[in-house]
Amino acid sequence: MTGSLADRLSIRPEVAAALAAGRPVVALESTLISHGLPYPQNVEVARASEAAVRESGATPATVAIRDGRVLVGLGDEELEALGTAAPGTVLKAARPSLSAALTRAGWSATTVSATMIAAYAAGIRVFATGGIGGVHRGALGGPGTTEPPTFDISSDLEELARTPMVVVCAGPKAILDVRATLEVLETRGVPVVAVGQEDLPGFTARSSGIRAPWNVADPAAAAGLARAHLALGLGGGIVLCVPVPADVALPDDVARQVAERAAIEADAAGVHGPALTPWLLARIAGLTDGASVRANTALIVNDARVAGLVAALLADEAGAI
Ligand code: PSU
Ligand code: MN
Repeated sequence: MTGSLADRLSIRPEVAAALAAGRPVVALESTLISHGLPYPQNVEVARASEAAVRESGATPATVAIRDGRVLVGLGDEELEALGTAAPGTVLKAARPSLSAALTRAGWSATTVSATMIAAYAAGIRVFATGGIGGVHRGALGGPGTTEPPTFDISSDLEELARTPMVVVCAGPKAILDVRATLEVLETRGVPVVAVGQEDLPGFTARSSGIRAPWNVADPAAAAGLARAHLALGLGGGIVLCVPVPADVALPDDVARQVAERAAIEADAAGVHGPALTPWLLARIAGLTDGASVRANTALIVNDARVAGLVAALLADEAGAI
């Protein structure tokens, strides 16, 4: 059908060549560039993530949308254009906003859900992000809340349940109700695996304070589990959680306190919907005097590095996925 997703893809030649040859490719998302981090850290982290994927022996493919096309693989000027676009001009595209993004002029950035859709359609099976979206605090109401439930649950979780990809992150974002996020992923059949530690990584902190459902020792073991999961053909993805590098990590209690404070302030300020996550990340950057941005950038680059290793290990077993 004209206008199908396949019709809309513009796969960068370097990425297409790697895919055709069975070489490893890692998809990277672009909402963290446009909405998650301030300039110039956003462009720096986008470049550094691409370099980290290459150092691990894989080809990076940053995904974004421009003028009705889904770009799988961005050039340096395109990364810069997306990262410097005037505030408010870049649409945040997720599964529910993909058609709107594709029928408007200019740039849209892809969230985890939209990036998974595009990357999977292009034939990519490994994807790196910072922190996945999930169940926002208050989404389910519950003890201590006077407000009715908001039902603000990221479309990332539905996508993880339906699109068979390996997603490397530093855990669900600390701004979320992490326990509820884990429960939804369990219900929807998505394995959540901590790499190299028992606790679930806490995004900008080493630990979320919650034991991870599954653990593996290192990226090689993670790749083995991911290969087994995808080979089953169950239809959903697997989430590999790698802790933020120790030298820039926020102390666990600090990360939790600032996330809680920012969530209360967002509620008081009436911030809801797709604007909520960017608002919380920016507020936490302010509350931590930029320390959260240093942790966020380092964890994104580290995730890209590990995703490159995993993609290379998967590609070594040609035909295994
Ligand atoms: N990881 C980061 N920063 C971000 C995101 C991830 O370090 O900004 C983005 C991802 O694109 C993710 C989105 O899909 O936040 C979640 O947004 P929401 O909660 O509105 O679904
Ligand atoms: Mn939401």
